[in-house]
Amino acid sequence: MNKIGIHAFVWTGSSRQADLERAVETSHDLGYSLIEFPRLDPKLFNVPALGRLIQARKMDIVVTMGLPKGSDISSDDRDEVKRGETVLREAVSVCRDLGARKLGGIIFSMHGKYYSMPTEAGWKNSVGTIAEVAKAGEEAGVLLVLEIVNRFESNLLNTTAQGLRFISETGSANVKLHLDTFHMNIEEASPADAIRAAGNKLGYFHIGESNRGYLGAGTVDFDAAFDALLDVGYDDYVTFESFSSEVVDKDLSITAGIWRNTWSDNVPLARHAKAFIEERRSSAQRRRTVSRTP
Ligand SMILES: [Mn+2]
Repeated sequence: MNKIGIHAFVWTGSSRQADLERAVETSHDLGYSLIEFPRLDPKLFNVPALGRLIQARKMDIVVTMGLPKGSDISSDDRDEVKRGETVLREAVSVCRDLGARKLGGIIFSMHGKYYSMPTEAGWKNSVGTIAEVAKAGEEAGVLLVLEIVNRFESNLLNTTAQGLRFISETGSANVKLHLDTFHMNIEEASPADAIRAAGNKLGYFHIGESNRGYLGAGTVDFDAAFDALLDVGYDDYVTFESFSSEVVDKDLSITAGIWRNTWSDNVPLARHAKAFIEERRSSAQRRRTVSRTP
């Protein structure tokens, strides 16, 4: 099993065709078999051509996004909820046309710091909208995965337990969780226990360090996370997510608070991340074999 992915923002914050293609080629050359693209604007590049390149490299693709201000489906305002639903339906179409089988990220609320409490009406609006978009996703072969993020990036779903409740209220089998070690390290009482609680509802996984830089140069307990991923039988992609002020996207860099350089050379960073994930994953396997052999 070699399902290791990389977030395109390790390479570029641009949506120009040439930059996206270079991101695909570099990821492929370094042995990654999935590339994740955030916030794709189909007007800025050739969707079928990029899809063909990814297919030719036998790679998988995931699209992630955060709902922008003014298109928040967890709003109390029906018009705003409708605008958010339109954004999500368009994203599902881009996924279908690109060959992406998952749409993830903060698709249940605005991505950003809230200055208000979540409301019961807003929660219901979000559940109802996600349930509807999940039907469109099912027809398009696109699974919705909800990224559980820290308190500064959404006010609606900050823990796995909240996410599980949300998913059960949608009543949809086409909605799962997207967990991320960076966010769990902030919000979960026990990130490993949260992974176990997610169980077969875990649909996608981000691996990121506490400072968003080099894996292992921070405070995240990766061994506990890999043990838990084994426990729940998760055999899908682990995608490396890292940001530095070296690669700037005007929206995401600001929203996620990427103010500092955590690296300046992305090739050694990506090479290191892949080796790190492989090593930690096989160490977890080895621990399991040893601890269960009489
Ligand atoms: Mn993430």
